[in-house]
Amino acid sequence: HETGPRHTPTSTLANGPVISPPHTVDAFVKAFLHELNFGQGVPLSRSSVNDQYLALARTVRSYLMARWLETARRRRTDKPAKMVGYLSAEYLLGRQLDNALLATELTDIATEAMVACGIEIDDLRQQEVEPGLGNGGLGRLAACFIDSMATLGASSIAYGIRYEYGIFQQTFVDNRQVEKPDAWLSMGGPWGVVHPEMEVPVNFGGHVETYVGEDGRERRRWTPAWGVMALRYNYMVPGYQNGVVNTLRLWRARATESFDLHIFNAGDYAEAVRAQTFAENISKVLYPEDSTPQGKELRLQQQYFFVAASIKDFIQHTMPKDFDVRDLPERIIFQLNDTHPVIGIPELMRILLDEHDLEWEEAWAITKQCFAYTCHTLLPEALEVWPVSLMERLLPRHMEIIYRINEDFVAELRETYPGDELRVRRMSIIADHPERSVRMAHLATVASVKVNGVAALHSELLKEKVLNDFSELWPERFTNVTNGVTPRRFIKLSNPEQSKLISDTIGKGWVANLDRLEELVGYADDADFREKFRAVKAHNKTRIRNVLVSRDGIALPEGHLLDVMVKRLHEYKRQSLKLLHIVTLYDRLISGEVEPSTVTPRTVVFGAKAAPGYAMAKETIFLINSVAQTVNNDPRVDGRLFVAFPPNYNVTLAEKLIPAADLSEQISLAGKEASGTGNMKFALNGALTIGTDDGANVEIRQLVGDENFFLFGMTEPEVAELQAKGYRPGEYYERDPQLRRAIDLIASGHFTKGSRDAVSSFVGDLLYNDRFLALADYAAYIEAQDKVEAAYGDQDNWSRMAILNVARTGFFSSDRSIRDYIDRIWHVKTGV
Ligand code: F58
Repeated sequence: HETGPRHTPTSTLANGPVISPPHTVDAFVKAFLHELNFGQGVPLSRSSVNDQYLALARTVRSYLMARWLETARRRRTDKPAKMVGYLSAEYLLGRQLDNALLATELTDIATEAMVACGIEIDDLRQQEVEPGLGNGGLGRLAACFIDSMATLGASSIAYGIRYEYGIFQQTFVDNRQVEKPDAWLSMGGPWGVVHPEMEVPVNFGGHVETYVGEDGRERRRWTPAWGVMALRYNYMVPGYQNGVVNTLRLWRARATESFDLHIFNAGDYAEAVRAQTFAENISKVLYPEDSTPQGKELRLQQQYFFVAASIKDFIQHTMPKDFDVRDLPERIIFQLNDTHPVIGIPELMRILLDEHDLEWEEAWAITKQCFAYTCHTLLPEALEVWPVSLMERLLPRHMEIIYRINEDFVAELRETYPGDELRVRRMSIIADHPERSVRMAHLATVASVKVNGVAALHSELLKEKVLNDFSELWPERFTNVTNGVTPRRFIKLSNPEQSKLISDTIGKGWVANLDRLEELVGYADDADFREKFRAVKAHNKTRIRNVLVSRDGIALPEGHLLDVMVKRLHEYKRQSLKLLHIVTLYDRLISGEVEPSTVTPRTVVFGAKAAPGYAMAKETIFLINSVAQTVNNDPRVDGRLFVAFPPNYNVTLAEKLIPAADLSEQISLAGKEASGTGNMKFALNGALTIGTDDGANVEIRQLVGDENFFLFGMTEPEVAELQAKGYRPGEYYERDPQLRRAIDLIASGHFTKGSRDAVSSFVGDLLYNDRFLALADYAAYIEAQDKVEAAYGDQDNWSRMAILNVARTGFFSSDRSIRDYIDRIWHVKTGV
């Protein structure tokens, strides 16, 4: 759809097709050597591994290029079809190379080509630094969704920020988390294509004034105080073997010339450079907060920066030149990935009012049709609010527009609910307490065609709790789209052995049609298949053992049940409950309560980053590491229990770890985890889940069957009831001797070299606060874990259950999620 600045040479060559090199080993070798020699400027004999990786990446990229151009050409018609503009502040992409090879069916050819060059392709794979441009589930979901949009051939473009530093690198020093910057671009970023001439300006600050237009009407004019340029970086999003390559457009901030020119003129060179740094800070670093937004000015700058650039880019460059903004609702639906891009709503209003001279009513009617909002949380403290004072300073015209939207909305409310001022105050977009601020979720809900939650239970609770007043007013606006994960990255690439077994059994079609996994149901009763399935698991365990030895020097024991809890560290996810379980197992072993030889040997693997400012989360990390150190070195354990906490859990590690797991830990307090997506990846890779009735666990259990899922803990209504009557964690401690022993052992300093101080805040919080009711669910959790051990003893039946988990969870393909969005919200075309 690109209709921006173009210069078409008059040569006949100008209209010739772009042809990718042939799919042969010879051609691939040639293209690779060309990239190495003329791109990197080194001969093969003197090339570094990084040279080779960059050349390989660019070679694969060149194979994708023709498909990319062809996809764009097909969409560039006189009346382009409606598109999805996916707006997300995060994309947790993971490594690109293997996915690109899979999409283009070049894996074997590239491998052979590298052999021909005397290169081990695996070494090049290891060279790629994953783009960690996201925090956790929300960012990874966006990455799965763009993969599915491309695979379905959905007419779409995704927008975000090209952070120079992604999610921090986690290290442990004396068992505590220490963050290091993630300079993911420092070795060269071969996947992005920059178009410096297509940059767009984004403005901030200044003031708004009234003026009289040529038609005699009064209008408002925003005179910004400063601005930056948004530099466009395009990334390819290949569909799975379908010829489609979509675009992920990430923006980078660059200082404008005018920004510092007058300072230069004044002769203050240093000040000019400082000003430049200030502007470029906008895309410098991903905020590492998870679940609780920080409300920092720079973050609002980031949000407005990428959304303003994206909307302008869409209207000015993606739409045809003669495009009438009144047609926008037929051309675009912007999907808001949480509230981070919600500032796009007043921005579109501003464009329609101030730049296209539309009347308020008309502008509002258009805007209301152009957005849909996905909420990803149930925690009230996670709902973004921005102080009015900050908004007025940074985006004065937008604040004005928000006030006007709210004025109309509140008037409508007063008409619908006469006299119900309490309700009006609850629903208002502007909150008065504790500080005058803008509730971004309310703004999103008021201006969106649809509002969706991310799992069935979450969407219900959204309607009943978080946005209850809104769902009463507009019940038809609320819907559910259960999350999903891409089977390309999280089965086909991450679990080649299981993939081969499945393809050998039911054919290859499942990769793009995951419902076909159902055909495996019958094989759960086939002893030969079960045996093969176990061999896959054993293979994957060996693989993770090798990975952890070379990555972290961690030597996992063999022959253990592999119990995995990987997700961001947060109190509501209850890593502390898992820790209490480990301490209980340990206590049973060292107290002589059980004979070591009678217990199922178990290895627990954690992966979790804590937000750098989240003190309790960091205490939990310290304690997990401390417990691991003690348990792993205590001879009384007799090799029956092992705890591993490899640092810096990321997509690359997930791809190796999840396929090896026997048991998936999904133990959040019921009513707190919106969906979870790791839970889906584990089930699809043949792990059984121990979990609460929360998020998508509910749907997983319904699909796999109660008998193939270890359910425990309170339900959401039970949680609400307990909290209403007053929860006192100390009572559970007093009543349950097993729990008391575990907590006492921690409190005694047993795991912290005798230091009680080192654990006092953790223990104190559990006993006197325990906001997420870990102690209340402890007994049920231990009981369920004991059932897990017993079940694992019957390996044949365990395999049967695991196979049924794989066979019945095809529903959790992100292809299905995207089809749901298309059918119920976006109404865009698919098909290549
Ligand atoms: C996650 N949210 C949910 N937020 O917690 C999880 O249940 C769900 O499966 C997933 O979204 C996808 O829907 C999440 O990851 C963040 O990381 C935000 C980052 C920015 C600050 C606020 C939290």
